[in-house]
Amino acid sequence: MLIKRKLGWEIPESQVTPQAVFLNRRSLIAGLAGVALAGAGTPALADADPSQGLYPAKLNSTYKDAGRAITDEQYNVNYNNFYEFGTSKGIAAEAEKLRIRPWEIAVDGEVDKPFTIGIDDLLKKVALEERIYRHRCVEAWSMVVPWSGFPLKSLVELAKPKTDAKYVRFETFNDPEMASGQQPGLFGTMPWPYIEGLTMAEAMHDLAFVVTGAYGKPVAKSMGAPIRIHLPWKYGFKSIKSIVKVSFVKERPIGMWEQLQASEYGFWANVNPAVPHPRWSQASEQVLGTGERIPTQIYNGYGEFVASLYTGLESEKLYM
Ligand SMILES: Nc1nc2c(c(=O)[nH]1)N[C@H]1C(S)=C(S)[C@@H](COP(=O)(O)O)O[C@H]1N2
Ligand SMILES: [Mo]
Repeated sequence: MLIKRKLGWEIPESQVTPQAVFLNRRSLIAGLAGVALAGAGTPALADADPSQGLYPAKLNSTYKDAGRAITDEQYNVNYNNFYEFGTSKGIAAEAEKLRIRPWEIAVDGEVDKPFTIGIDDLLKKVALEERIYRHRCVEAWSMVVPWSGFPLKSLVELAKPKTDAKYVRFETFNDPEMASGQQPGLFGTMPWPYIEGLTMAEAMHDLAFVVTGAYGKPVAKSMGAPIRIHLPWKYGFKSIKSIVKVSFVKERPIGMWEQLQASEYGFWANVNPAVPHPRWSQASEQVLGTGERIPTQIYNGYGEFVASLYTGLESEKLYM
């Protein structure tokens, strides 16, 4: 039996503006029924995770302070968007079904030599660090997370892309047997796998981060184990989880959200409070775990670092 228990920090579904709304009203109903946060707790993180000894990683002093309190781990692990495991925020228990070993990442496209690498071998080739980043979901909620991982640039350098590679395309697993959200649902099937993309310049930017840990340990399954990215100046849907493929391509990738609804989820998706989403304002955000509503900042406050990436692109839809 599912009992919908109200937790103090939980944003009532009636106050959020879910990305899933356009799918069908029925998806909302299914989402409500799926909010089973009560008792989920912090999922017991695989004592078996062979990467556990790598954490906590050393804090990078450039990103040691996000200007706001770190969001409590409990909220982060139990309030997620991970549609592979369902459309509600309460997918943490279901996401425990994610099998994170063996985990292989294919690197292909316009590279010197395509290869596949296991997550633990990849972790041996990079230097892990901790960074405290703000995260802003397009649904107008936000959080602050102590991520661990390595600059995306390091992965690009391992891949050795050719000069004609213009974009990086990321892909999540597609395994409907493991991930119930990938099965045909009440509202049809979403166009799996989850895909997202960046320009090479964005991928090489120091802020672009590959996440393998959070809160001083391997990243929780609900947050995209064993490897995701985080792009703190963009809306959250760009920060793809549980990556199995990284491709260097010539054409601009079309993300899964863009494929679903191009008018609402564009390629650039840089945070801008002055540009409303077609269905809601982006002027402010609800800070998870605090009950607080604060103004949203352009580029989520990272403009001094990233604004120059977009000079000359003013005619593009940079903020949706
Ligand atoms: N594969 C995959 N990646 C994903 C998503 C998803 O549903 N599937 N949701 C995105 C959205 S909309 C957000 S806001 C963040 C949420 O990350 P969190 O659950 O760690 O807060 O992950 C992004 N990455
Ligand atoms: Mo999001």
